[in-house]
Amino acid sequence: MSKFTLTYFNSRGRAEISRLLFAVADVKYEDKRIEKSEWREWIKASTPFGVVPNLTFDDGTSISMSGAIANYLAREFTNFEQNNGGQGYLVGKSMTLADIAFFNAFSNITLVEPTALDNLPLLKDLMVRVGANEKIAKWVETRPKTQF
Ligand SMILES: N[C@@H](CCC(=O)N[C@@H](CS)C(=O)NCC(=O)O)C(=O)O
Repeated sequence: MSKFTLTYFNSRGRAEISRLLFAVADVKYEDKRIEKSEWREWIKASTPFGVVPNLTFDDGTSISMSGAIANYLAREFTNFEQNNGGQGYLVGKSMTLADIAFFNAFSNITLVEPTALDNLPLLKDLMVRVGANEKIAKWVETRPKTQF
């Protein structure tokens, strides 16, 4: 298994869900906690989106976005993606906040990186499933068109 470094400030904040996942899975990782001064000097320039948390793999590649990191770790260590064999929703048998949060986050991420879910077919299908919900589809179609 890869060696992981999770970089964040010395606080729970947006990194804590991933730290909890590491703890539950009993997987060793570097819990790298940076000072604001270090952030200004070099870390902002070396993270994909200029934000932390950031998960770095032993080959030097990394991913950002707290939700994406937590999803990745959950898939690696637990069975979260496999609820109902990955054919239904993230939790339980019907759409929940988790699905809507996922849909919203990846709607934005795929605007920047259209291939972001290409290697994650179950999650790609989930995007389609949530987006096909009649009320969500109607809102997305009719909401004010804004850049962010
Ligand atoms: N959507 C991102 C937001 C990340 C974010 O805003 N991180 C803050 C810390 S909580 C940060 O990096 N701030 C420093 C900066 O933007 O210069 C996520 O969920 O990871």
